[in-house]
Amino acid sequence: MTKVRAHSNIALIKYWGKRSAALKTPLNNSISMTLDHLYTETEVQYRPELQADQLFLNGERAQPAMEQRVQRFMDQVRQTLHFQAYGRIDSYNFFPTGAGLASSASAFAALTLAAVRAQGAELAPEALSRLARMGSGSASRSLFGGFVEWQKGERADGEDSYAVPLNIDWSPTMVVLVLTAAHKAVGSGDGMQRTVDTSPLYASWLDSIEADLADMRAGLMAHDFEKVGELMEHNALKMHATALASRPAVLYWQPESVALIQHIQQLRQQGVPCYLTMDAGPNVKVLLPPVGQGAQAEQHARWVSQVVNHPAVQQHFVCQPGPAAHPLQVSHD
Ligand code: 2P0
Repeated sequence: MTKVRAHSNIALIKYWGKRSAALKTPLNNSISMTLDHLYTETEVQYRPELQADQLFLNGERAQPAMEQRVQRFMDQVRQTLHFQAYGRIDSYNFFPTGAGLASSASAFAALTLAAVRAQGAELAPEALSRLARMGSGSASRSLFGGFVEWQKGERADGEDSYAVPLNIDWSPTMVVLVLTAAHKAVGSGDGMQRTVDTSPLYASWLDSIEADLADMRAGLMAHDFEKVGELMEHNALKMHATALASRPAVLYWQPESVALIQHIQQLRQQGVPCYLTMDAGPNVKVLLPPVGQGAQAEQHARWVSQVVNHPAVQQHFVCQPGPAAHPLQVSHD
């Protein structure tokens, strides 16, 4: 039995659009930060008596649509490792599901590592990342800790589309703000497909990405908080603008989202070094410098409380860069 923990991640440069829907290969590279406090733990047990994989989420049998998605993913695992057994999968999310926080990244990263280890197999990190990608694109990044880049690859079979760690030793804070009214209008997969198919701004998005990626890598390497934060916010708002220009429009924001965007921009005008990013949902995530960079612990704590002190914030998580996906216990019996 192998239990595995994998952490969620937030993209600083976003993945938005697929080259192949079947292989979940992206049209552009993305760069993310793995989060220490949001994670999934998953255990896989292969059982000869099972006729199909079974998925239990937080102790309860999952909805059929969710279970079928996982069964299709497990078919990929069986194909990669050449075995036949079905498994019982127990997965626990250590952050609220349904709060609009993506769990598919940590979920499929944890399932990938657990499914491979439970088979007694070892795969190289890039092979694990490639496999996780088949479950959910952003899961390819959650295999690794810290800052991570998912390379889009060029090959038709997707073999060169996997994530790599950027090896940047820097610990800014990411404050995840969960809004009072969090529900998702359009799933991210459908939202990005509609954007690729119908948004006249999509070509501009792709044209601008190489420069964003190069600037983000340079900013991260230099530990340049202003550069990273400004570019992260720009890239997120550009993704949303591109999605908004789809037909029909892909709109993820609630009134509370706009109120929080203005809250963060106002705090910045008042001298608080904070920048925001948003994903395929209404929640807002806010980057602050590491403790010790520009402020000692007391001042940093004041900044965090200023960021979260808004009536639209229902819940918040203060995160730092988290570790790579890893096994928690292994027994050979
Ligand atoms: C990202 N998002 O880079 C982008 C930014 C949301 C906005 O990856 O269809 O769940 O399973 O590959 O990874 C969310 O999409 O999509 C996502 P699939 P996924 O984090």
